[in-house]
Amino acid sequence: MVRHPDTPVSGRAAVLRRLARWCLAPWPAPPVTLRRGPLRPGVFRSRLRSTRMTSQLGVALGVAFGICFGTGLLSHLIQHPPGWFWWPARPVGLYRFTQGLHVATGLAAIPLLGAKLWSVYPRLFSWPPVRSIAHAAERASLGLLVAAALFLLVSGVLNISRWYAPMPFFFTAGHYWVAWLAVGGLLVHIGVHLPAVRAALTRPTGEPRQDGLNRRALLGGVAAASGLITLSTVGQTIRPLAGLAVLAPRHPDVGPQGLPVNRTAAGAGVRAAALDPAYRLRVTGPDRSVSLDLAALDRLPQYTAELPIACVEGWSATGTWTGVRLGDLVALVGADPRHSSAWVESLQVGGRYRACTVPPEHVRDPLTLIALRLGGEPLHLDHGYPARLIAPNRPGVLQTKWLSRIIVSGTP
Ligand SMILES: Nc1nc2c(c(=O)[nH]1)N[C@H]1C(S)=C(S)[C@@H](COP(=O)(O)O)O[C@H]1N2
Ligand SMILES: [Mo]
Repeated sequence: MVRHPDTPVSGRAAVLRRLARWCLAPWPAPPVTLRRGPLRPGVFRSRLRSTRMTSQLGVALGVAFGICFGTGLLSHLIQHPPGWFWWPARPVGLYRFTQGLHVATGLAAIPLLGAKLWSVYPRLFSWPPVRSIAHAAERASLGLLVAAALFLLVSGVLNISRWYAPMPFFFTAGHYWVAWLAVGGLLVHIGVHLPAVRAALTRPTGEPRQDGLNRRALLGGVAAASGLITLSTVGQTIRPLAGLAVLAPRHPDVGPQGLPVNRTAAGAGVRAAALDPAYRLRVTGPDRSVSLDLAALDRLPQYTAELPIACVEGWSATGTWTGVRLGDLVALVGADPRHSSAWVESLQVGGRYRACTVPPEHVRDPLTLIALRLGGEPLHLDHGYPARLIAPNRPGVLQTKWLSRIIVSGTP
């Protein structure tokens, strides 16, 4: 129905219309004497900046942030699964891929964000600073987006460098919640600017080529910087590129038994307990419990599996693990390995990663091992001696080392 402008509208519609008009109403012009420094007209003279370039950078950044957010959310759900969430045990290296992608896209986004902020920062000094309530709200949400994006990239880099001193908060929680702020800000930003971006990307530029550094060269430089960062770090998870990984915090083949170590036995305070000849692995089922020393564990059927440690920090490395199937231990205490989950606990007394739950999909998978050996030798103390969990398609934080206890619960 088309309404004539003079048709009386309902009370609520009239209120909304008044509210919208009030939000969009222009604010009084600020005194001209305030127009100094960067607020002077014509101070930003670089002709490299254009809506088209900002749009191109924005699209690239939007794609990188989208991938980063999706893979990050997935990693969060795997580590803190709500009731509705289900994560399969296969393919073996899926998490290795998604988390490698998370860290790689985050790193590649750094030059993109830098270039994008450079391309728009003169607008920080646009005149008048705010034109209306709606404009003020849009600027505030943009400020939030920029702050959140910078926070995510900086905290992510600090985390993969394992430099926690500048972060007086728990990284995982901070990084996760700020990602939601960024997504909210990003959706508003896209909503506001989509028409302008569309127009800028479809309209032929028709602008004359400039001498020296032109826009294409600048975009090429930004792309090259992203590519270089990716090439010099992605070898931390893609083994054939390991030789190029000069900027990667970890190398997949450096560490005891040819595998990096995330937390050492000394760091976790488990040396004495792990080396104690009285060591026993206790397995508790709904009806029965067993206590196994290393010799008893060795007498059970042994299996070997090639499985990666895929750390949330973006590095990953494959090892050849040998040990007992978790499913066999579950059966040993009289539970059904097809329908049980297991709580796996470390000798480590404190610490966030001292225990984890193994859901039924992983308990029943024949590749899920309580590993006693790595590369044919007994586990190095730092890789979890005497026994550790290693399962397919799981984050490193859920591959508990130095096991002391397994509690099996049947699930209906
Ligand atoms: N008990 C215990 N197990 C743990 C951890 C820990 O801090 N404590 N760290 C985890 C993390 S974050 C990773 S990435 C892997 C690394 O295993 P690795 O040191 O054998 O390479 O161990 C996991 N197992
Ligand atoms: Mo990890």
